Order: sequence, then C-alpha cells, then structure tokens
Amino acid sequence: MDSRNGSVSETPLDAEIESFFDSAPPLKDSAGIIKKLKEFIEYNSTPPGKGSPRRVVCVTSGGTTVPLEQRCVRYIDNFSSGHRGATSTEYFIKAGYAVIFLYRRGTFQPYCQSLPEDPLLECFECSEDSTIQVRQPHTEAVKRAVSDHHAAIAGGHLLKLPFTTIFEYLQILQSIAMSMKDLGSLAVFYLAAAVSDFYVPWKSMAEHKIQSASGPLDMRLVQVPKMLSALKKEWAPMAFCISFKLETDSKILLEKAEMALKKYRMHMVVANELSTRKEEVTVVTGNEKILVCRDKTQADSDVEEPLIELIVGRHSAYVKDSDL
Ligand code: PAZ
Repeated sequence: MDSRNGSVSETPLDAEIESFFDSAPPLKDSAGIIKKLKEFIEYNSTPPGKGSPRRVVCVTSGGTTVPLEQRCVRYIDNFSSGHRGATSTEYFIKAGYAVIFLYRRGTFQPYCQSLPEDPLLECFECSEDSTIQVRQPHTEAVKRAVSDHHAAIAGGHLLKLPFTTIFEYLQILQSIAMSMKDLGSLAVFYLAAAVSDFYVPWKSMAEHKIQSASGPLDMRLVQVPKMLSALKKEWAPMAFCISFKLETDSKILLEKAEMALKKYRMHMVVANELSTRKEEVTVVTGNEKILVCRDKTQADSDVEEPLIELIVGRHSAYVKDSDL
C-alpha cells in the first residue's frame, strides 16, 4: 500500500526505491497536491461540451537540489535554467495538450520568456497619482505573458507544481504518474529536469549546519534510485515517455542516450550538449537518430518548436497503435 497516494501497488517497488520514499521527509501538502492532480486530470478527461479527452503531458523543468543538512543551509545543485521546460510547455499547450508543469522554484516560467530578468521592477512604474503602469518598452510583452498565462490556467490547460529538493521532485513525480496511470497512452512524460544522481539519505544527514571547525568535510553520497524504471514498469506503464540526456563531451553523448533508451525502455531520448542545447538536439529512438535544429533564419526561433512537433507526431502514432 502506498499511503501517500492511497493506492495499492500491484508489484512492490524494488527495495531501493521503497527505502528512498520511506526515508524521505514528508512532502508538504501532499493531500492538496493529489487533489489538484485529480481535478486537473478529471477535467481534461471529460472537457466541457462534446470535446474528446485531452492528452496530458507532464513536463519536468529545472534542477533538483540535494540538501546537506536537514535544516538546510548548504546544498548541491544541478544546472538547468528551466528554459527548455517552460518553452516546451507553451508548444504542448498550443498543440492541444494539457500540461502538468513540475518546475524548480525560481526557474523560467511559461509565457515569460520575453520579459526582462526582474519583471516586477523593470516592467512597472508608479505614476504621480499612485497608479501602477506598465513601462512603454515592455507593454506588449507583459500583455502577452499575462493573457496567455491566465488563459492557460483558467482554461484548465496548465497546472503548475513547484519543487526544490530531490525528495520533493521524486515524491511529486510519483504522485503525478500514479494520477495519470488511467489515461493510458494519452499520457506523456517529458522529463527535461536535471535530476541529481547522488543524494544524502535524510536519516544520515546532519540536522544542524555543518561546522567548519572540525576540518575537511567527509561526506558519503548514495546513488539516487533509477525512478525511470519504476515510472515505466509500475507508475504509468502505458504512458509515452521521453527523457533527456545532457553531456558536455559530444563524443559520449549519443552512446549514453542509446544506453538510457534501452535501459529504461523510453520511447525517445533527447540528447543535448550543454553549449549547443538551444540550437540543436538529437532525438534517439529505437531505430533512428533525428537531428532537430532551431530555424537559424529567424532571430527569435527556438529548437523546442520543431522538437514538440516531432514528439506530437510520434505520440499520435503511439496512441493510434495502442487503440488497435
Ligand atoms: O533548463 P535549460 O533550458 O537551461 O537546459 C535544459 C537541459 C539541458 C537541462 C535539458 O535539456 C536536459 O538535458 N535535461 C536532462 C539533464 C540530465 O541529463 O540530467
């Protein structure tokens, strides 16, 4: 019995995964998160009017942290600005998907890409009669961000769930996956978040701030269990799954992506190199390696547009095949 989700797993999670969840600090407002997920999925499964069920994609975005102390002062971080996840979310919604956006607090948000770095202070000004106004160069960008974002939320197409630590990320991901299980092949996982490979188990973590007076720090990090296996095997076995592989050494990138595809039985692995990730990615499937590039003739084009187009096409074929 998985008490967090109130559901019974048919096959037990393997011991490592079970021990990760059992020893993780309890997720704040877990019941509230599960309620939001249930309502969002129900709404999109039976949209108002005569609409057919909407496909639902879980987009993960940003990097997870690994706390070094329970009352956390220091932590290890994983690089990801959240640009990939936020931009992809916009294209999925445009393509008619409902998106569960699982994002790292403080990273890029959908529809906010054209705003300056500090939107509140840079986009607004206080006039003499104390009313707040949008400053001229930003008017159009603010209008677009606010109206598109509100339309996505109000239309029930976007549910945003934040995380910071590896514990929160994996607990919420598990709840999302289990909530999406009944969607079968209409469910998609687009796992662009940069997830820590190592962590300090909660029970062996110092409670208070680690002191420097005792000399060099000796700390043992253990491997984060490979949750992709559980996602594919148990949490949402019919879902269409896309994971990402980031490397800085181009020589090993495709080989690592192929290994991940086979090991975790993903439908696609998107391989990208840190320095060129905004220009091109290679989509690795069982029998292809497809190079996807940004349209360089357009200054404001992005690689996510052709990438999501490719994924939507492949997912449609998968849904059709599953219906036969
Ligand atoms: O978030 P961002 O746009 O700065 O970068 C995206 C990315 C490189 C984190 C993503 O495309 C990715 O590869 N994520 C998986 C990273 C990993 O191998 O753990």
